[in-house]
Amino acid sequence: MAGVTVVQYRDKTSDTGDLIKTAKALHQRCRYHNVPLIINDRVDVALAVGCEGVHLGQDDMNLTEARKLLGDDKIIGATVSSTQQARTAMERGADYLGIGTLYATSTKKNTKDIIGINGIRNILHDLDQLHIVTRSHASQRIQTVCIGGVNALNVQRVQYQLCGIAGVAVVSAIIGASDVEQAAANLKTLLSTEPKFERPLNPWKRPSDAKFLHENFGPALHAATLAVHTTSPLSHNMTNLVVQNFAASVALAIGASPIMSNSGAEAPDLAALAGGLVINMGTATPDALLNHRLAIAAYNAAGAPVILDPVGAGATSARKDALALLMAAGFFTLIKGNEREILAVAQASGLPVSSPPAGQQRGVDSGDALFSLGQRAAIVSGLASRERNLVLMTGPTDIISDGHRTFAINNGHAYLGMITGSGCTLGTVLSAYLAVAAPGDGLQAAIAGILHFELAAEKAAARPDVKGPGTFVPAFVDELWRWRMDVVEGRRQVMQGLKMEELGKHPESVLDDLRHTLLSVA
Ligand code: 3NM
Repeated sequence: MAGVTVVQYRDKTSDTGDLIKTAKALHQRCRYHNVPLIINDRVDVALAVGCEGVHLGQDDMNLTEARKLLGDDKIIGATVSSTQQARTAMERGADYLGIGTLYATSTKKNTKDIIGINGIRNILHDLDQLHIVTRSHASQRIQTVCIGGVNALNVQRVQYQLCGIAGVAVVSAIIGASDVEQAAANLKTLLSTEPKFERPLNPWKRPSDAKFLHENFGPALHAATLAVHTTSPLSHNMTNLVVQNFAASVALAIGASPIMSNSGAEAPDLAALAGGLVINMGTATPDALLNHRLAIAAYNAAGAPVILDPVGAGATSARKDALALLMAAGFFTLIKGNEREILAVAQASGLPVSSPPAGQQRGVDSGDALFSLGQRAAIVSGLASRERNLVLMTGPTDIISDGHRTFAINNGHAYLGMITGSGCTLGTVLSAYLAVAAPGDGLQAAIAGILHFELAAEKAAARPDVKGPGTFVPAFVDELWRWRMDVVEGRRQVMQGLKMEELGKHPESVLDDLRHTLLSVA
């Protein structure tokens, strides 16, 4: 069979006699290919056919009774939509769990709960915890598949975002295809190959970890700036009207090739050009959202980096909804935002962090910070490890993490906070640096981009002709260009003026502390 590892016979309408007849024929074919056949809902049909097992929904026969009838050797799968249902199914001896509904699907209209990536991630996390706590003798925790709206366009992303899922269950992606065999084989290939978008993110892909961000960071920074200069990657900005011109100037100054296109229809062509995409939520209209989703899907499919700038996320419920929609619809290589925006993203991602109540002690290192540096680092690294991407929280101290390593950067200048679009244009810079990142070097490339941006800002602010934020803007564009040319022509000591430190290496434990702190003050 072209790649299918289990077949489920699902037929809600046929008479029992016909069901058994079809199931028998199916079983014969499946046996020939050594693939188990599972009957949906109907224990009686499975018994009559003698096939490998049944799959039971929440409204079907109780799992314990089904086990009594089928015996220990048969496979019993259960559909679950919550951690409670998953635990109950496990207690009652389910062999695998079908978790859903992932996305709304026209194949099954009466799905009860669309739980999305977050809902499934929460169930997987709970199962992992349970497995650890109960010190289960089974070497692996229960196997899981997700179901609902999975297809060739999203299967790699879904598998990446649902770390630990054993597989996917699909109907229309195979049955609705004109060439069923080809569709199944294609899904199998996609599931067993590394998604292209993962390449810059996986630190284990780097040939040697020793090269990463030690005393030796200078050459890496130099190489990244040089790569942007020589490759001139496309920086595709879907951004608000206010910053379009400035973002294009910044892209040109660092050596990238800008395009300001808000049309989702042309995204597939642009995604093929090996550049990077910036999604800026500054104008979160329904029309913009639709275009953003098309573009994210195109860049995800091409494996090119996507940067999310969740401008004002959390400010209104429309923006919160838009953020949730974008996060459910695609994968972001890097999410950047200020403290409040990243907090909103963390909440949208399902991290159990709440806003600190008014009056709670604020961070000591910044007047505006809601959280201390350690807490912010825990949110950033916790979010990056949950999303399996890069997260950057900007501010007087920038914090960036890939979920494994977390760095604080204290460069930049206050003028950046006094002009329009500095955060947006940092996204532009990051899109170019991530587009040229070598395998496993995304974090390093992103840091190189931040430093290019912030050290140029410091240079500009120190110039005698700069009198304030107005004169800062053109000087900043000059210095972005000058930095690049100085690096390219070997005149710049790249490490000079760098104020960066590595923060703790155990983000999960800090996040646990943070969770407790927040829960106890809430
Ligand atoms: N069960 P498609 S969703 C059979 O959520 C089924 O339990 C679901 O079809 C659940 O792959 C679903 O075409 C249909 O989206 C899945």
